[in-house]
Amino acid sequence: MIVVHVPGMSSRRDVRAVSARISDVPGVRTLRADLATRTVQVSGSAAPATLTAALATAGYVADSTDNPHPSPTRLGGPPVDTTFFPTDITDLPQATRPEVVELGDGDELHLRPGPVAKQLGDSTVRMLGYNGSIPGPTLKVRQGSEVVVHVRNDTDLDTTVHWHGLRLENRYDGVPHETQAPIPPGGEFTYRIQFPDPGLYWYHPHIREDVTQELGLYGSILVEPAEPEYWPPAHRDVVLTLDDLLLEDGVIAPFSRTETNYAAMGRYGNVMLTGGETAPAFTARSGEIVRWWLTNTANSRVFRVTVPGARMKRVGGDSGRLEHEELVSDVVLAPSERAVVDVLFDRPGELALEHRTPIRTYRLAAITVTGEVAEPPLREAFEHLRTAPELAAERRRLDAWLTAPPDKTLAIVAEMDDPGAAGVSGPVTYACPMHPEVVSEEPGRCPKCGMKLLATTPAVAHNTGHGHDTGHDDAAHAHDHVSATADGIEWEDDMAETNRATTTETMRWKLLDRTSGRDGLPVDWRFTQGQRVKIRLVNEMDSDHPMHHPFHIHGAGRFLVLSRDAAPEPNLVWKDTVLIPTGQTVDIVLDVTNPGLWMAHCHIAEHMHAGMMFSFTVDRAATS
Ligand SMILES: [Cu+2]
Repeated sequence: MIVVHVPGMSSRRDVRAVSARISDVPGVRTLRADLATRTVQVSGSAAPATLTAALATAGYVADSTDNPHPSPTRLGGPPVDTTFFPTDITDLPQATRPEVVELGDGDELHLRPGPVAKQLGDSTVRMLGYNGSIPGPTLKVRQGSEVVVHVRNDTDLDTTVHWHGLRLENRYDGVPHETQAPIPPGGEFTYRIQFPDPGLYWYHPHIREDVTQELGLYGSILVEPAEPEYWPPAHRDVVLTLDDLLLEDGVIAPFSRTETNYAAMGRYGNVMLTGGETAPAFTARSGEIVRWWLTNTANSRVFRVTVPGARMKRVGGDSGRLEHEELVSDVVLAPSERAVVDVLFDRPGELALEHRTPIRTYRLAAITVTGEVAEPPLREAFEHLRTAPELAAERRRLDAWLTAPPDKTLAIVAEMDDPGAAGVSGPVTYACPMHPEVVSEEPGRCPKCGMKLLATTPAVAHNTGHGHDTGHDDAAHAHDHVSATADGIEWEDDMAETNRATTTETMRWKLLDRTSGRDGLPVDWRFTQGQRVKIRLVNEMDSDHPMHHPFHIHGAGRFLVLSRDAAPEPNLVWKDTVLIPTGQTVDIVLDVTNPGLWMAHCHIAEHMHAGMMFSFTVDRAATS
């Protein structure tokens, strides 16, 4: 432990500046700043001289001492804790409900990400919101329009805004260092965003998504179609984000400033946030058709949404409507995927919007259906399942794409260090963190799930399984382990302690180019505007932690899913994210439309930060 005395650290602004500077010094593991004593305690391997030098570049004179005396005496005032990110809620405004902002062509919007206090049940926590709300404002715009968004960063870390799913100009895509410089705290950037396609999109930062998205920086964008009959009739729109948040003893589980934790599976929450609320309530009228516009903004959790007692019709996905409207009992959304669902409430009653996994049910929202009858009557229209002509046309071209060899093949592989393997003396056995009954004398893989077996000794064995309560129903998953990962989807974090301990240092998620015998990073992908490219995505079982991945491609174009394990996709929709369950091979065809340098990555925030990302180039077509 090093204690650094910074006499010039006299305000919260100074604390933020000092903390940010010190956390960037290599070797710093944790830091705790105390405004009362004007000291910063630093743990890790950084040398004192490096710390004072780093502070000098920020204009702070500091002297430091190695391990001088016990923790500094608090002289009063509110505690300032910047061990990880600030958690203090003093003087912060309460998070508000998102405003709906209608923007016409050429309109301007000011968007300010900044800290807010958010009440979650009995606790109030520090989170981040755009314009003070969680989620941020819902933008309503028209297809074909363009709006200007001025962003000012009121947070204490760099940010950008990524406009998820929009095929826009590359320089406004919000990728730090590739399409723009990061917006520093206090800094500004102006985006011009275009909406060529109708449907539901969203926005979020592209720096430390594991932290900022979890803390509330996300908002929905509803693009109204130019074509009047594009969607079937409905009485009302409800735009909802689906999210989860990990609370431990009333505070948000800590994030490190220097590395991403929960890198193995991503951070699963134990509090559901639906439209930013823990227990939202809606009313509907009898016979009413409510169109739910759903976006999964969670770091890692896959949602399966249903409304028992009501009828559901899936009408749209990531980017616009479905080839065939279909009656469904539920919809599955991986992180960053969207679903547009018409829900018909037949008769009065108390219903609920639920998230159902194979092992448990989460109540997301209460719905009271009143006896008032919705006008005009739309039941007949609900029964009518329409077909989208533009996607029927794509269907006719599908056979050729199904039989074509892939232009690119991308494999998903994980490499995981074994935290228990080093420094262990005496007998070692190897166990699966997800299936504690699987033990071996030799290193290897779990026959049940393919997970790398991790070294255990009796002393650490209790740490690798289900020791930490994250709100799971322990009885349920002790008995029903297989179904918790049914369909190749990890519905829960079933190795919470192991997962928490994995970082971007110890876990490497890789996208490997396996195109025609290659085996390396996809470093040289280059396409041309107007091209269509068949990409095969292989979620390999031969991996240290096989699991599902939502694979996202930025606005270079949009894609159709062709097939899953060679079975043709039954219902087409334009997409920017595809969920690839464990072990599955998914073929997509990318319609390349926008030139520039574009990212592709897993939308589990922690996976992206652990290496599951790359960028490719789209050249402008010669004629355009
Ligand atoms: Cu992933």
